[in-house]
Parts: sequence; structure tokens; C-alpha cells
Amino acid sequence: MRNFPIAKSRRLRSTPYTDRIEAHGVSAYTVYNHMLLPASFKSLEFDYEHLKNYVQVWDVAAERQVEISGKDSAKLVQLMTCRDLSNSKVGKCYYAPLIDNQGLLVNDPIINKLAEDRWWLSIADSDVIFFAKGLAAGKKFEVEIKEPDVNILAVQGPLADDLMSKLFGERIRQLKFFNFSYFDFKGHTHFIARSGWSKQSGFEIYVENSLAGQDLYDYLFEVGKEFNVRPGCPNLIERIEGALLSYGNDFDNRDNPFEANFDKYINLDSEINFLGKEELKKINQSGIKRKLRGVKIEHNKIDMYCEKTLFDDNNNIIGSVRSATYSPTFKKIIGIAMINKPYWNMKDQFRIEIDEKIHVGTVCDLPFI
Ligand code: THG
Repeated sequence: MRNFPIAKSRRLRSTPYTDRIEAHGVSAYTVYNHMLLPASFKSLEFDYEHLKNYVQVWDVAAERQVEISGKDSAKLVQLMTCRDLSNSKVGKCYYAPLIDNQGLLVNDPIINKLAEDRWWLSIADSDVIFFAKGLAAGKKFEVEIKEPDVNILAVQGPLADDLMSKLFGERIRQLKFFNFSYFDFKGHTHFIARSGWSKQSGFEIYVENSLAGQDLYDYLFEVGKEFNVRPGCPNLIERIEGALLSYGNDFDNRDNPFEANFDKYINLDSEINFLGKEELKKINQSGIKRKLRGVKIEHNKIDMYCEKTLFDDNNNIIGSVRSATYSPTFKKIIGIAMINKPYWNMKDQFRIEIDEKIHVGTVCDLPFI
């Protein structure tokens, strides 16, 4: 398939950093929450090696915030997720699957608890705001729901602490994983979390003032020279190796949270009230019939425009690949696939068609690294 340029419009939203990342040589975009999300700069493999060795600044403004505040905000947030938030603390971030009334996945945001009655759901690519507004209206909850103008800059890579401490001071090194705090730079206070969509460690700056954010972007590059800073973005190779799941790619509203390996975020035994709880109890009782697993394929190139079916030796369908890429580390294709029972424990090879040729692969554990 050929690649075509993407036509921009107001509906396909730019970010406050778009001019800057284009000046810095963004080479591909994807669309996420109706917004531009960079997908590569120099090349997927170059960006991958750089991310694992130095530090990158990412425009991840497309990770939009759904702000839920007011008297019933905690009730509404809990209603949307199967993760028990009853002991949640202000200043912490909670990775939490959102579930509908059928027990199916709606999104997998990071839920930031800003106050007992104020939350930011940092969402993946689906329209959570309408789901939240519909529930609030139906339940007659006293809440305010909006999408604030927050545009995240992520700083990711092994040298992220060194770069960030130059701007925000040494205190930032003490920030714990999935905690957030407030840090000043040039008269502006920024909400910063130790989180990000890579396994290389780093921070996310939830920029609330776009002008201050653009200034911050420029400073990160100026101060970052000594750390070999580069522009970057969530990297397909790195995130598949680390099995960071992507809503719309690896799982979506056809799948339940057990199938997507979210078991540790499913709390069926506590008193909490959430949508789809009875359905999830039933699924838990009867057991699932398929789940996400890793796959390795002996080939060097794959384009994923749609799910790719996997077959065993007798031409039985064993599952389908949902995300995949060539990994320079494993020197083969690695992917995330929904594999049917009993094949999810399969030790034998499966077959897959890529570019009209048959290739072989094996099922394996996630993550790869
Ligand atoms: N940061 C912010 N918002 C986001 C993402 C992000 N919104 C969209 C998307 N990413 C949400 N999905 C994920 C998926 C995985 C993780 C975070 C967001 C993640 N997982 C860790 C892991 O699996 O190793 C740890 C999670 C935990 O157990 O606490 O970080 O990246 N702002």
C-alpha cells in the first residue's frame, strides 16, 4: 500500500507543538483522539536506538484529559473502571481499564487524582468524554465534565532525570513512578508525573499554559544538547517489546479486560460499584476463550493495516495478530496477538501470510523484554 500525506483541518487537531516538531523533522503522523500524534522522526529503528540510550522530548498532546470534578466525581470515576479506587490518594496516577455495561473495554487511561473531588483521565484513543457525560446524565450525578486545554510533553529515556533536573531542580529525581507533583520553571508551575509510554523511564509534563509549554519545549532542546536530546514519539518497536498495550490496536470494545491481560486491575471482590461488574463476574466464573499473547515471526517486514490471521498445520485458525513490527533486537518480527484457547500455550509453529508468502512463527509470553 502507498502512503499519502494527511490533509490537515480544524477537525484533525494540531497541538501547540506542531510547528516545532515539523521544524524538527517529524516524518509520519498518526491520528489519536482526533489529534496529530507523531509516529516517527528519522526512522522507527533510529528513533528506537536513540530512545534506549539518550533522552527524547515527545509531543503527546493527543493523550487528552477528561476532567471530572464535583461532589459525585469519585462515584462517577469508580463507576467507569473495574480497578478499586476506594483507597486512592491525591498525587498518584492509576492505570485503569474503563469498562462498559457488557463488561467490554472502553479505554485504558491513566487516572490522575488531583483532589478528592477532581480527576484527570488521561485517555487513549476513544471518546471517553461522551461515555462519562452519558453516565452522569443517566445517574443524575453532580459533576462537571470537560476536556481542559492540557497538552502533555513527555521526556523519555535513560537521561530523562539528568535533563529534567537541569530545568526543574534536583527534587524531581525523587519523584516516584506513577506519582505526580508540581514544579516551577520561569514563573510557571507545571504538573509533572513520573510516567510515559515507554519502558525507558521518564516524565510527563501536563502543560496547562500553551505559551509556557512552547517555551519549555525550546528550553528542553537547548539544555538537552549535552545529553544528545532528540525529538521522539511513542515508538512502535519499543512499546511492543515492553508490551505497552494500545487501545484500538491490541484491544478494543470487542474485548473484555481478562482477554487483554488486565487481571491485576480487576477488583471483583470489593464493595465498589462499577459498570459491567456482574458481567465480569460471569466471565471470571466461566473463564475466557482467548487472550493476548506475544508472537515471533521469522521474517523482516510487516505492515499492519488490519488484523492478520494465524493458522496451525491443519489450517485451523488459532488467532490473529493485532500489532507487529520488525525488532532489530530479536532480528525477527514481534507482535501482540489475540490467541484462541487452547492454542495460547502452543509450542508448535503457526503459519501467517505476509505479502502473499507464508511465514512461520511461534506463540510466546509478553512482554518480550
Ligand atoms: N501517558 C498518559 N496518558 C496516556 C498514556 C500515557 N493515555 C493513553 C495511553 N498512554 C494509556 N495507556 C497506557 C498503557 C500503559 C501505561 C500507561 C498508559 C503504562 N503501563 C506500565 C506498564 O505496563 O509497565 C505500568 C502501569 C502500572 O502498573 O501502574 O505505563 O502513557 N499521560
